[in-house]
Parts: sequence; C-alpha cells; structure tokens
Amino acid sequence: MKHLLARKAAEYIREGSIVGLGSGSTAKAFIEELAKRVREDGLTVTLVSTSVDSELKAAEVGLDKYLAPLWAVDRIDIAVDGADELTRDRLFLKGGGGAMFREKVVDYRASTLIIIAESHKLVDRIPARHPIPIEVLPAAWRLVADDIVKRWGGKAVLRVCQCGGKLGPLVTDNGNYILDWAPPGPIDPALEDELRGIPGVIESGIFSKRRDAVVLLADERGVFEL
Ligand code: ABF
Repeated sequence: MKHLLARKAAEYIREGSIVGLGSGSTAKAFIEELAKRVREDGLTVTLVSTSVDSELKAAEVGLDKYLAPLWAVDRIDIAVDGADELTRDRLFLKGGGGAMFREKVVDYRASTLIIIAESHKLVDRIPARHPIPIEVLPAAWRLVADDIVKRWGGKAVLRVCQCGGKLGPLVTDNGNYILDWAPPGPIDPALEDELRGIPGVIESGIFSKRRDAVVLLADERGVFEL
C-alpha cells in the first residue's frame, strides 16, 4: 500500500521541481518511486530532506547527486511526507519517528504539500492512538514536561532509545530531545502555537496549518484522495 501511495505521489513531480523529502517508511517508499521516475523518465529534480535518514535513503537509491542542503534553495515546490494520524479537516499528527522539526520547516514552506498515509491513520480526533511528540532543548526537558502537565494535564515522558547498545534519551537530528505527551483528551489546533510559547519547546508534531494539503490515502481497494 505504501508503494501504491508513493507511486501516485511521484506522479505529481514535475521536471525541474525542488522537492521536499519527508521522513518515515511511507516517505521512504516515495523516495524509491521518485528514483524510478528519475531513472525511467529522465526527470531532473533538486531534493531537500527532512531527516538524515531520508537523505541516506535518497543516496541509497541513486538520488545523491540531486540532494541539496536546505540553505541552498530559495523555494520548495512540492513536499511529500507521511503522518502518524490525520483528521478529515487536515489536522496532522507527526513526529512518531522524531523528525517533525525539519518536516515542519519543509512542509510548511512547500507550495504543494502531499501527505500520504494508509487509511487506518484517518481518525476522528487527535490524538487518537499516539502521544504528541514535542522536540525540546535537552537541558530543559524536565521543566518543559512539568509545565505542560501542570497547564494541560496528561502525562509527558522523555523518549528514550537503546542507541549504540546504551539506554538513553533519543537525540534528534538537531541535537535535541523529544517528550511524548499524552494529553487527557483531544487537542485544539491552537495548541500548536501555545506549545511553542513555552521556553525550551522547539517544535511539536501538531501540524494544523496546511489545510490545503493534498491527502492521498490507501486501503485494500487502492489509493484515493481525501
Ligand atoms: C513522518 O512520517 C513522521 O512525522 C511520522 O512520524 C511518520 C509516519 O511514518 P510511517 O510512514 O513510517 O508510518 O512524516
């Protein structure tokens, strides 16, 4: 299903486009399908990535010569990214894989944003099944977690990983930590800005400002646009 979605999204890419590469397994499928289009249709593109992981994927499938650092481009024509949860009115929850900060930098600037997701990720309210990821300054994680829980309730925990054989905080591509916050109920989209108002918060996985995104979903019957 991820490849069906990825193939459909790859059809949107035009010659000469500056393309934002999302992160996660669905975005990686897109990178593979884009590589096929570049190979088979002789397409020339410029690629900016939202994570080291996606950059490595692009290099692995032969797209390395098209990669550019973010600072080298003056626009992003189209970005293709995944999501952990999404609603019909295009509120997205992202960051399960930890890359939401650069995803937001790229996705919010793209002239066209395409979100590709399997249909089970469509939910009535956010969050439904996942906590809300919040990227924080490492030194401030405890204070930020306390502030959030005091103000809105729920539970906020530091994301840890078994990295290099040692259990410790997960460090993002930007050198920060992530809090996973389970609020007591559904969130208001205004929370995206309110969270950013807390000193020490860098960015969250709440994406409420791309109501114009093209959303492609897939189930066993195929791909359809939301
Ligand atoms: C990315 O896609 C992340 O923000 C999100 O966590 C993820 C979804 O991953 P997957 O496609 O592997 O389900 O954009």
